[in-house]
Amino acid sequence: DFDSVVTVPDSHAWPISDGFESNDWLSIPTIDLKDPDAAKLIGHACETWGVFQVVNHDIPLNLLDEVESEARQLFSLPTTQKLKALRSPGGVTGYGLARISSFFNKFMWHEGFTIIGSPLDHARELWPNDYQKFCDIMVDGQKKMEELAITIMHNILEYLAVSEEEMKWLGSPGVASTALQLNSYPLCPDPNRAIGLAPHTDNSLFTILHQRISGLQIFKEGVGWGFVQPVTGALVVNVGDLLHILSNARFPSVVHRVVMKEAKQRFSVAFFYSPPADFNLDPLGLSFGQIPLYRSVTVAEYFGRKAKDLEKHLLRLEFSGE
Ligand code: AKG
Repeated sequence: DFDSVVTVPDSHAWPISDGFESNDWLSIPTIDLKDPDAAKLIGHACETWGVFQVVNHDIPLNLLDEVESEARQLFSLPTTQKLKALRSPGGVTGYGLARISSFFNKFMWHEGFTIIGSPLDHARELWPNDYQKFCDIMVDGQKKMEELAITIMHNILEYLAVSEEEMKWLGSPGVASTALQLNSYPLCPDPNRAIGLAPHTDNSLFTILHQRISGLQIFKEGVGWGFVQPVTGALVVNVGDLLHILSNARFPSVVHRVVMKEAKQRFSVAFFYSPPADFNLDPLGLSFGQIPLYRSVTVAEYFGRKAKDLEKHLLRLEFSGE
């Protein structure tokens, strides 16, 4: 039964209209990737929080600055120009609204730009005479993010006692399914009435996020919503649906959202990391006698399922005229 696989995004149970009043910082762990105990620390953080921050991650801070500065330039283009790179209906790359398969029936205070593979075609539309710098920086950003994702994945497999033989694709950079998402949350005149991104979980194994200004909140059972405090130079890593399945639900796929906390435009850069589309994902690292909670699912099948939820969500938006 496919539905037994998709137990994670039970979005109707998520608290979405509790106001955005929570101002608490959550004490999620910050982990030094060069710590000899990194695997244990990462695994433990995934288990207890579903999210952590990493420092000493080898992504140059000036590269993160450059990615953000390019994002700033992109989103400050006139709307008519940005619409030239509009994501096609049913497409996944380019400029557009947040693609969130939750049941949130309002537009969000957000604009995004999604890159999978080369950004060249869209960049040419945006800056017909001057697209090369944007492309070079984004390609560099994707490459460095993927290297970091591979390191994090090795640590997670070690913690789960999963043989790397099970993940042969991990040894070949460039074969994973990845996407780089630039997010902009424009200055909001009435932040208490707007949400940046509605509550959602990510499809990915995990997502690596750079935020300079606060706004990201996660929902923790028994605690509620709280902010992930920006730490200079650190990157946020959150568990997604596929790692939840792979870990046989040991790791929660963390429900998160963005609220408009500060009176400034906010940018974030998210890198979604998943196995190749045809990879068959099973719960792994089970101890003797432990029952798998999920059936095998290919990455493509899982993404397809989430995309169908999204279509329903968009239809609802159209019908409600919002
Ligand atoms: C996403 O792109 O899916 C996010 O959740 C972005 C979160 C953020 O902007 O902090």
